[in-house]
Amino acid sequence: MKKVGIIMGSDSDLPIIKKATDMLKSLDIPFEVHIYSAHRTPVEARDFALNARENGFGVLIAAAGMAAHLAGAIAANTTLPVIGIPCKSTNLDGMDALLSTVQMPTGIPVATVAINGGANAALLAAQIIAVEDKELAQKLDAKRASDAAAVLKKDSEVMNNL
Ligand code: RP5
Repeated sequence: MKKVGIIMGSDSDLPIIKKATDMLKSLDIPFEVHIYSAHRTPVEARDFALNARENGFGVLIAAAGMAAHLAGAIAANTTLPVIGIPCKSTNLDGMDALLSTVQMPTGIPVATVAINGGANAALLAAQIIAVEDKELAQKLDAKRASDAAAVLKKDSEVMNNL
């Protein structure tokens, strides 16, 4: 199975990345995590993206906050699918990172998930890998069904709590 590559701009993004790695682990998807910044370590970020396909990655997740150029900078250097996670920082509630991540110019797409959307980034990465992996696709179908069952259980109980 192809690996998921996860890059974060700073170790302060780790709590969001943990949501992604927990999800990937639950689906038995191999991954690798790095701290590379578009601004502080641009050479390492670029090299990682340039070599990602030949290093066995099938999809990349890039998480950054503030002037969040990481996902775009990664996407500029690979044609692997890139998923961007805008991370919330203290001043602008994540709107800064959301717009910096999602507003990509034509030709260099970044599939942007919600602010702090680590779990959904992992699920989207899993769905991309599952295009060519029947067993993983079945796991994703089973997860959808059990998530729906959990909601319906709450529905059946909601009146009892009012
Ligand atoms: C971004 O700036 C990082 O992704 C992080 O979300 C934000 C703040 O970084 P630190 O100052 O906490 O290292 O590059």
